[in-house]
Amino acid sequence: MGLNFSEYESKWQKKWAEAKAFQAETTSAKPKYYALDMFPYPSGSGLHIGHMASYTPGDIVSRYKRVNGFNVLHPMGYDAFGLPAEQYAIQTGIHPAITTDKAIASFRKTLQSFGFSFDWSREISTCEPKYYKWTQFIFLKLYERGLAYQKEVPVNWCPALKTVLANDEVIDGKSERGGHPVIRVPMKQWMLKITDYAERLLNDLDKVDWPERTKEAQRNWIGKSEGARITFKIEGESETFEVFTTRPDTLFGVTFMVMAPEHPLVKKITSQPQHAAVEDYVLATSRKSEVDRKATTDKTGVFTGAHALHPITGEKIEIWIADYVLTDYGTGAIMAVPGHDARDFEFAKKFNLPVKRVLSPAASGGGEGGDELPFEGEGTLVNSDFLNGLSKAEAIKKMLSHLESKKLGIREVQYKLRDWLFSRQRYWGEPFPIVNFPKAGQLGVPVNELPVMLPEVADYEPSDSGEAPLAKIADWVNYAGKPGFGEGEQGRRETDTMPGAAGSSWYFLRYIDPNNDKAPFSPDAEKYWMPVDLYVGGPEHTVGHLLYSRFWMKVLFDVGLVTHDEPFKKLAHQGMILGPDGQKMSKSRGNVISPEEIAKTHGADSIRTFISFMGPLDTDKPWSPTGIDGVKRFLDRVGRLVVTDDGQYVATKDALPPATEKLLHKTIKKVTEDIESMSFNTAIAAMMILVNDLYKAECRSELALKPLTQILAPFAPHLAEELWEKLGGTGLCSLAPWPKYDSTLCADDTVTIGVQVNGKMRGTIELGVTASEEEALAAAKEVSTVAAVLAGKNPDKVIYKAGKILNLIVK
Ligand code: ANZ
Repeated sequence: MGLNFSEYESKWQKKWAEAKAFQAETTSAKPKYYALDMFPYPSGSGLHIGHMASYTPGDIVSRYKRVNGFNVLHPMGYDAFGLPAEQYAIQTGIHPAITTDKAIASFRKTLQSFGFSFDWSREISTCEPKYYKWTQFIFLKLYERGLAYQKEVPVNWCPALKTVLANDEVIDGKSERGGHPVIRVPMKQWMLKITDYAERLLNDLDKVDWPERTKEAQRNWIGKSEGARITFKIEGESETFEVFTTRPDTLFGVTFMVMAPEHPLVKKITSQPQHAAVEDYVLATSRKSEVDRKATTDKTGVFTGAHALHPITGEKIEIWIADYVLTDYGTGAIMAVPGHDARDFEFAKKFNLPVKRVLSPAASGGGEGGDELPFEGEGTLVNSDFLNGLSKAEAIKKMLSHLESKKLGIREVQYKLRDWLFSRQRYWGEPFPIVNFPKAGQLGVPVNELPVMLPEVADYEPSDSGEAPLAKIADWVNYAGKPGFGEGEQGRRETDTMPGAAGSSWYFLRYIDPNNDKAPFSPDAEKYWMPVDLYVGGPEHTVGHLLYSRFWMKVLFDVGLVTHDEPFKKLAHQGMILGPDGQKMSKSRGNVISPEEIAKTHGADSIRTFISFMGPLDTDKPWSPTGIDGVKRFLDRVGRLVVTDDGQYVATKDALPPATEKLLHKTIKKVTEDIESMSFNTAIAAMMILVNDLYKAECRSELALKPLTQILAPFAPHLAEELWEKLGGTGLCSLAPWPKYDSTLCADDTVTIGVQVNGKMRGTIELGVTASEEEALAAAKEVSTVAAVLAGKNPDKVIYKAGKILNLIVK
């Protein structure tokens, strides 16, 4: 019998496990390489093909690094707290721990059947007490530093899920999980002060090797704006109010003021006749989500009847309220400059408010549509007293100095980033290690009492009022104080739980020392293993998990628990695998490809190799049934170079034909470089060319087949092991040193270069790398498309760069 993947795939999985082939060495003289995949949420619906697409790249690199002399850490675990298991518990009464365990067991089995070279001895799950003990420990570090606090805030409340959601969990006004409507209501919540780290989170993006679009998305989310906070007096009132503006240069163009409807002064300053209208508007706004407020194009608002006084001219300016001014950005109030701000302009048009020009397009290089207002381009100040004639940048500077010297305002930096909403009124999450005492106040639980165990409950259903299920368990909630910790008092535990992103914000630090019961991880392990060298996962985590993890890492750095302040040195995103119809896979479309099903007919190696072959790593690619057939045929062809279908060993010890030897070395070089640059599809294409050549040259020599097997191993590790064994390779192929290539054999003898006539590309010629100008010209004349343009004439000028280009000029 020939090779049978359903036999050899499980055979090699067993051998790898027995040999502990992929366990990272705890102490090692080798350089380290930490390859991390975003760990999955263990849902009941199993692993899908997208998971495979996500885990294959990191596995290829891990396998490659391992045989290139690195001590590789390639771990896997489970992001196991969260809503779906809990929703299921509410429906069925089955404890989330039970469904989670079951899902984990199924995930593990599937992952193992794909031959991923994970170090299974380091597996973690965020819902286990021995893990979340340290999540609570890290929370206490944040709490001690004043980075965790409680506050009454307008939150995204999802009535269907009966919980609050973080901004990144709300998409277009709906919950990310389940698509339920989300409204804004004020509630007391735990918050983490990620805003304290805004500047560092922004600046340190320059230190990491991440896709530029991901860095840019984080920069925009952090949203730094430099400007001024300017104070305005209110006519007839003792109180003043402040605005945040990035354009102090336009101060002379202010024609009205706008406060957010929630602004604390609104009630106070509203005049009697405007009372009812203002009240109605405030109520209507409270029903809108932040997303809706930002999205509406039609401007609405109401005049308060009050007036502000211009800080320089003393002019009276109407104060309006409008929902396009957000309460939690800047000061929640703005100076409106309709001449130079589009939103203010729309508002002024709608309510017939004056529009004033204070900037003209610069005399030179103007033309930015400056004749019409609003004009948002660069220009020269006009109608602006002491700023007249200055450029925008000069005017900003001058106005800032003026405001500061007259104590009318100060320079200020604002960030769009909000503090991280860190509590959920749900059951299936980490309990907060916090007790509230009537006299001793709020205290963090002593470390020796960690973990604060998540208790059993009979009823997982949260209440409509937003009270968490844990609040119903009296003997858990009540806490008898002890010496030094609320002595003689009856305290109450916090009953909210942490959000899903708590456990995932530091899990990469637990893998490095997963069984430590004295500390979250040892300092030595951190020094050695961190940062993660390669992190692979979807781009959808850009402003959630990837930002939160960076924040926690920086806090731990400040606490002195880690020596690196960025967790992920290099980040790569894999594209999505779409259905054969080119649409996103979904159950409702019926276009879902099950990895287990395909593995039964094609083997895990075919799936891994096909996923890598479909196209560049980061692009979305449609699944193709004929494509995977083709890849399977390729792997079968590789196998038959060694063993025939009836089981005959047919490899030889023959010397390699010179041309084949050259191609072999070129292929090793290409695959090596392509894995380094994560260009897996081209690596596979190169191996296909080599295999075709071997068949054509009727070459079955072990001299070619052994290295071919090795360079194929990161992609199709089971087949590679099987062939390696047959070819008499030493030890496991997965651990055999990567083949070296001879650069002299890789040099190209001929190159293909372009031929241009008068700067226009007309064709290509293939010639020796050292060919002379005469040879190149002669070859070019043979190309019909070039000959047609030359029309028998000799070129007036020839520019020839050997190996690069031939450029012909004809008059
Ligand atoms: C006057 C002005 C004139 C403005 C002008 C812009 C252009 P970024 O860059 O996003 O930070 N603003 C301030 N607080 C706001 C709030 N709570 N809700 C809505 N808008 C607010 O934008 C800063 C600008 O957004 C500020 O500068 C302010 O309008 C507005 F020609 O002030 B500007």
